[in-house]
Amino acid sequence: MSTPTHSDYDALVIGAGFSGLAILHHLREAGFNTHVVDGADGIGGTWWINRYPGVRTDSEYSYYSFSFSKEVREEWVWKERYPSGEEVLAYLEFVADRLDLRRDIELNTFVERAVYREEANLWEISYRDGRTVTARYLVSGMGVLSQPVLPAIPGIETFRGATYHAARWPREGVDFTGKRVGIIGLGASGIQIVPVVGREAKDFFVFQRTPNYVVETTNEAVTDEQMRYLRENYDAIFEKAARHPFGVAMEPATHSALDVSPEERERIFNGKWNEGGFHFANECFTDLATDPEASELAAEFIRGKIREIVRDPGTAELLCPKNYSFNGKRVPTGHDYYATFNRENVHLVDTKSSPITAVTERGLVVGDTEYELDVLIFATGFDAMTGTLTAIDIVGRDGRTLAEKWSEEGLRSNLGISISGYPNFFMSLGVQTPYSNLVVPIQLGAQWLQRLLVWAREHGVDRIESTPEADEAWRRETERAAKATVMYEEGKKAGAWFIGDNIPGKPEEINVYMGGHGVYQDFCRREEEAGYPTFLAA
Ligand code: N01
Repeated sequence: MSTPTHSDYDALVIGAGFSGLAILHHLREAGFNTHVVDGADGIGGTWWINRYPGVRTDSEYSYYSFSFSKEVREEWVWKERYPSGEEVLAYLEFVADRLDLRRDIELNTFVERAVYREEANLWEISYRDGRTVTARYLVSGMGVLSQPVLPAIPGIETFRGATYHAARWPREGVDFTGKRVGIIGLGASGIQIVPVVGREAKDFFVFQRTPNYVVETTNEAVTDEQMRYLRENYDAIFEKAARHPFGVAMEPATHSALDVSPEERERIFNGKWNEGGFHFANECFTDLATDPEASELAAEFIRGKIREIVRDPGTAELLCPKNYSFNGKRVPTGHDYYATFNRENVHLVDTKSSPITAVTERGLVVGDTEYELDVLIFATGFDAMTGTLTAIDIVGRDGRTLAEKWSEEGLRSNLGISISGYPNFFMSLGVQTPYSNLVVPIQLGAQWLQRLLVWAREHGVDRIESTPEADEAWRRETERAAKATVMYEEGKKAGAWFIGDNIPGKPEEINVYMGGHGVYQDFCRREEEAGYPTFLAA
């Protein structure tokens, strides 16, 4: 292979979702010749791909957008408190048009391989269509949940009805009228699908292995008054979200759940339950994610709500999580999730006590019972965080792909941005970045990267790369932070995608930073203020 002699682009960004758009805007603004590619036939990333029924944000409109563009802030009008997938996609298309981003975005362009060529200090990027381009900087904007997984159930390929994965939904939609429908998977995706399909299907079988702690909410139209308030206070709202542990514009709680009387606790739990969604987990008390006793009080409150809402006591009991802690994994927002189980056409099937054993031509077998189905929905999640980065070959200085490096050495990165051995490769929302409302770290990450590359240009630095010591230090901090939460509560570990537990055979490694979004931003700021000492291995 001959040494490349010139770079086609200063920066090649993979992915045209929130990350790709923000990075393109900021790098172009700083004068870098930046090109974005995406394998899909539209921009929007996650919001282009996820079109399942009921898809909408779990974050409220006011902090689920970029703050950097005055034009976008002034002109865009949000319709719903929790915008639908369609509305978020329209927002991203508006951003792309208003900031004139499309001219540097190439769709239907799938990156298969990217190789760092040390002699030229360039990345050589190969597309599926056979073309190869070069760039000084390679940036992943591929998202954290982009690699869907199907369960390994025997006979899955024999089913004669229709099957859909939540993250591969047909763009024209699916008509469930008069159909017998089943769903496997009740994470944030399944929780949103259930109420919609419950209203449409003739019979709906919800196959539940593990119940979730769902915090219900209402969803109102955004008023002109609220839009005016948002526009007048945009920076303050964004800043509040940036300081918050979960990246939401909410007031962090001030008291432990154990420091108030039972009556006061009930009053606070009820108040925040009524505000809905993330307000409950984030605004009640300081220790619902860190103290097992506090977490259990919140868990019991939610179980009480489930028993109040769901009329059949047996169904209510099955829906109550008991074996893991509240906040032990991502808490989804519900839109009449529990009430759906009061419908006569909706049937909850416990697949914990009697597991799913097979898919047949006709349907799904649970224990000795075959459920005949016309449609089977899989909302079975993703090979999260690492999956997208290891699905293509990203080949570093020593000829190893990221997949090979991580399987040999374990998961490591520096602040989720850079990896030793992969010079001039950067990640937006890389492995071990904060578990939070993601638009906020995406914007701040794009701006941080812009300043890093400007700094490198001004200081004549042409190779930016983490050190092994820095990668190991961040791995230790990530582990420390996770182990300080109820994710790892003795005997009640939730498992899930945070630690790779949802993929059979994937090593258990903490792949999100649980130390808080604000704390993470402090780490990034200190690195920058010190002149990026841990990013200068070369
Ligand atoms: O996936 P998940 P998701 N047999 O991994 C079940 C984000 N998100 O797509 O718990 C039976 O959470 C599995 O069961 P169990 C959000 O960050 C955000 O729902 O392992 N069941 C579980 O119920 C979220 O955390 C939004 O027992 C099987 C489900 O599949 C992340 O995406 C909306 C099974 C997987 O849940 C992922 O959410 C949607 C098997 N063999 C997603 N295999 C919003 O913000 C898996 N399951 C709105």
